[in-house]
Amino acid sequence: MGRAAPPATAAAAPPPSYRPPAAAGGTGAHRRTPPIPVKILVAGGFGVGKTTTVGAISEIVPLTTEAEMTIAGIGVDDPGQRSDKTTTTVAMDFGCVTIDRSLKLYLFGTPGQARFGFMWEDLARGALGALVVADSARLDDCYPAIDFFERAGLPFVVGVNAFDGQLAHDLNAVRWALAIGEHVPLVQFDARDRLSVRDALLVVLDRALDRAIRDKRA
Ligand SMILES: Nc1nc2c(ncn2[C@@H]2O[C@H](COP(=O)(O)OP(=O)(O)O)[C@@H](O)[C@H]2O)c(=O)[nH]1
Ligand SMILES: [Mg+2]
Repeated sequence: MGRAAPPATAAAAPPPSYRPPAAAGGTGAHRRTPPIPVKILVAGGFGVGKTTTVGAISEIVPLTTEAEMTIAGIGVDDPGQRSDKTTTTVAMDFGCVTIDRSLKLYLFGTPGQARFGFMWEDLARGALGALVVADSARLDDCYPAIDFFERAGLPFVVGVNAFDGQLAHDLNAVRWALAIGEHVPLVQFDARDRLSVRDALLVVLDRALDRAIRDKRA
């Protein structure tokens, strides 16, 4: 004699499978096409304003992976004299912003320290462009990011974060010091200001679009 089958209860029934909510008032034919997702990286040296940039523009609460800096970092990670930074990004920042009905940007902020460079390869997969954030007082911190994107052949724009509206050097001097070609746009922006970040990202989009059109013609 086998075991008696357990009585069928409502609790035993499998839960209904997930269905996304239907578009308001629409049958399939009238449903809007979702915006095209575009992945953009926000890279640059340590403490230049990458996390601030993603946070300023993201329409969702940004996912951050900040950890308290410890005394082990003293003399290794220099956030600059004007910074009161006490945390550092250990994996990535993530945020998104809808540009219009057809386009949505997904922003991935990288860790700044060159020793985390091995992660950039993964983060860059599928990206169409990058914003390299630079602090004009510590330009050498963004060399590894610029080298990386040049080698990867990924379109990028250098955004000089004007801490308190001040640049230590004007943009021409910055371009010379970074030794970037004329085809690399160089803009000044404020990482804390949403509209300023939006303008810098639109330049990245423009570059990415140029590249896509050129690749299509080739
Ligand atoms: N005064 C000022 N502080 C800024 C600006 N951008 C970032 N910060 C500050 O600089 C520090 C480093 O910024 P964060 O975004 O964490 O740098 P990250 O390491 O590149 O992600 C933080 O304390 C920010 O609040 C800016 O434009 N002006
Ligand atoms: Mg950060």
